[in-house]
Amino acid sequence: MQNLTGWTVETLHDGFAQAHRMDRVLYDSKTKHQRIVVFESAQFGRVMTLDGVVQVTERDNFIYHEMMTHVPLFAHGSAKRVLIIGGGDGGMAREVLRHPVDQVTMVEIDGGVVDFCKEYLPTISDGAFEDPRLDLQIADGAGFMRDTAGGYDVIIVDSTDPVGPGEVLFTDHFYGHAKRALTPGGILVTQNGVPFMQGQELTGTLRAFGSLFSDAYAYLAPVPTYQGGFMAFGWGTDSHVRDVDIATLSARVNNMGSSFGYYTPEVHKAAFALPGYVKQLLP
Ligand code: AG3
Repeated sequence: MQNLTGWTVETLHDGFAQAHRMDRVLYDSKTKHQRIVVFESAQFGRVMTLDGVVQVTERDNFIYHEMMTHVPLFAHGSAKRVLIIGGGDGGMAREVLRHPVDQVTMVEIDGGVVDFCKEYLPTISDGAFEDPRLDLQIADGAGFMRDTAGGYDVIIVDSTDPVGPGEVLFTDHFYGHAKRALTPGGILVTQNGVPFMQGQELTGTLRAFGSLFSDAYAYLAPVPTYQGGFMAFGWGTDSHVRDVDIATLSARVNNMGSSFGYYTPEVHKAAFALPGYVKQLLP
């Protein structure tokens, strides 16, 4: 262990942390909602933290964003309207907009995060904020969900952890409103943290999903800067599209003419294979 001057230490978990050397601090300021820091790291490129928790890095964000978008969108096969709650850095919108969707509504509570990410982390959104299909709303996601007329084929909840402004996005109320906002056969996906460290979070979300959806499950991806093993995503739908086969997924991927850094049809299927310690967290 070494002296950590010039490093930042994440404090998300009790008694266990990740540290990054900050080679250059590009920004450090407080918005109305949270403290934002962006720094340059030798390993991860630019890194953004909110209230001291790593949210996004240039080097590894593709894993998280691809898995929260392409898994539900390729499983669905014909999503036209997509809703993103949170996601102020624009990485989720970037990946959704690779699909032939008509409209992506993104509801971010903190306008400061959006402005700031456009300036300091332009590679994350990569032009998404200029796409005419993006409808960006600066509003509280829970309030939006309560009041929306719905009609979304896929809803993606790209929240922070359930502390601070993200907390309301983990309630039964919010999930109930999200279910109502889906088209029949629509899919809801959520970020549920690292289950090795934050098991309660996955259990809580899936308990709510279990009373709302005929298919309530989880899938996984390892994201290096969401440290502690696999990251878990909640999956809720009344359709059977979790059963989609690799050939169908491959045809959809080829049709789009895209290739991805992490997502493949094989990874899609494998992500739903849950290890014992994760299965035990399912309610
Ligand atoms: N949102 C999810 C951050 C979760 C970090 N949690 C953790 N390490 N347990 C990131 C926003 C990316 N668009």
